Order: sequence, then C-alpha cells, then structure tokens
Amino acid sequence: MKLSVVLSTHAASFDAVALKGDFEANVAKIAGWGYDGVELAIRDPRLVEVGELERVVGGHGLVVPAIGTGQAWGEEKLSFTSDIPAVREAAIERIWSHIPLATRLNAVIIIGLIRGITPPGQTHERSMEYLVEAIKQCAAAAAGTGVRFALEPMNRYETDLVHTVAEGLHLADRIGADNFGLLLDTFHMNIEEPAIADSIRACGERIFHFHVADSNRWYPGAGHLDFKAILDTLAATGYRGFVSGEFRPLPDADTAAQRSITYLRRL
Ligand code: LER
Ligand code: MN
Repeated sequence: MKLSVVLSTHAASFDAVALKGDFEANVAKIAGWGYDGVELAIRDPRLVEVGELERVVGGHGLVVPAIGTGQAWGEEKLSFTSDIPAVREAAIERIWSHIPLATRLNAVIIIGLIRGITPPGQTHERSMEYLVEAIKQCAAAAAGTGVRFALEPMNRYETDLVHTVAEGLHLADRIGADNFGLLLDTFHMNIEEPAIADSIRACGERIFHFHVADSNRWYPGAGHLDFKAILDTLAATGYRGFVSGEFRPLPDADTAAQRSITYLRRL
C-alpha cells in the first residue's frame, strides 16, 4: 500500500526563499519517515514553479498522487456553485489551470471545498446543476490528458453539497465522464456513511483517491475507527492508488505524520 501525506505548498511561494526552504525541509522529512508520496495543497498553480517542485519532490524519491484545490475556496471564495456567474467561471478556470501541472505530475485533481456551499436564496437543486455543469467542463477540458478528477464527499458541517458516497455516485452518473470519480475520506465517512465498508465497496472502481484521518481527525490510531477493516475493504476493491494522511497537526505535525505511517504500516 502506497502512503502519502498532505503538505501545503504555502501559496506555492517558490519565489519566497524561506518558504521554499520550509517546503523542501518538509518534503525531506516526509521521505525520511518512509512515505512514498506527498499530496500537495495548491491554491493557484500559477504560483508554482513546476521544475523546482519536481526537483524537490523527485529528488527525495517521492511522487505527487493528488493535488488539493480547496484553498481557492478558503482564501478566495472561488466556488462552482456561487450565484455570481463570474465567480463560477473563475472557479472553473482555476481548476482548468491545474490540468497541465496534474498532467506533468500524473496527479489526481481533487474537487473538495471548491464546489462551494449553496448561497442564501439559491435552491440546492440549482447548486447541483451548477456543480454538474462545472465538473463536465473540467472533465471535458482534461479529455485526452489522462488527468482524473476526484470529488470528495464531505460532512454536513463543511458543505451542503454531496455528503455521502451514494450522492457522489449519483453525481458521477449525471456527469458521465470516465475521468471523474470520488475521493473517500475516512473522517467524513465516519460522520456521514451508514456503514463505511459498504460505502467503500459500493464506490469500487470509482475510488480515485483516499484520505485517512481517525474519528477525531487526529492521525490514524488516535481515535476509534477500524482501519484494519477499512484498508482490507479498500484493497479488496482493487484500489491501487495512494492512501493519503490528512489529519490535524496534533500533538504536532511531525509527530502525527510519524505515528500515522507507523500505525498504517503495522496494519
Ligand atoms: C479536504 O480533503 C477535506 O477533507 C476537507 O474537510 C477540508 O476542509
Ligand atoms: Mn479530505
């Protein structure tokens, strides 16, 4: 099983020497702890110097299985489901702009928080129409590149749009593109799924990426999720991608990342 952990490129400030140093130091530590990959959270690919990124990541023997895009919502409020057309267009263009980078890195593009939240006065149905349209445009733009998109069902406290695997699979049916699938995250699944293992099985070949955190969103092993059952079920679907740690930096980031890989490797 290939393991990665999430790292933010910190606004991908490869032009800022201090941050670049931090980035490289973090990548070196991640490789040293035995990880196979590093999942990158990138707000805007224009701020990334791709050659430098490849040098740092590849130089430490790591790959980038996935690119997280949610900072564009968190910091800029770009959203596929905004009631402002220019904001929806900017969100779609931002995801388009990840395609060349994802092609080069052979990384999945994550559709997480950039799907947004239904604005006041807009119906849920209208938001879902906007979401379908936006993802169709992204899937079409990536056709022929090999790039795949993974929408992450997320818990009800973060968005009103697509909480469960069943809702995600229904969305996939509406989109009807081979390069669209789901990212399953054990933290969200623990809140929203009736039975985690059943949902993993139901998603099957549509699992394009996988996040792990325990029930309390600490590193795996710090809460009460049954990771043995979860990972056995995931493997039985034929999933050969990465299992990526996305958890709170507690008691501190380094300790969490080390405890996670120790625990998961033992399983
Ligand atoms: C992103 O992968 C995620 O899981 C969200 O909960 C981030 O807010
Ligand atoms: Mn996640």
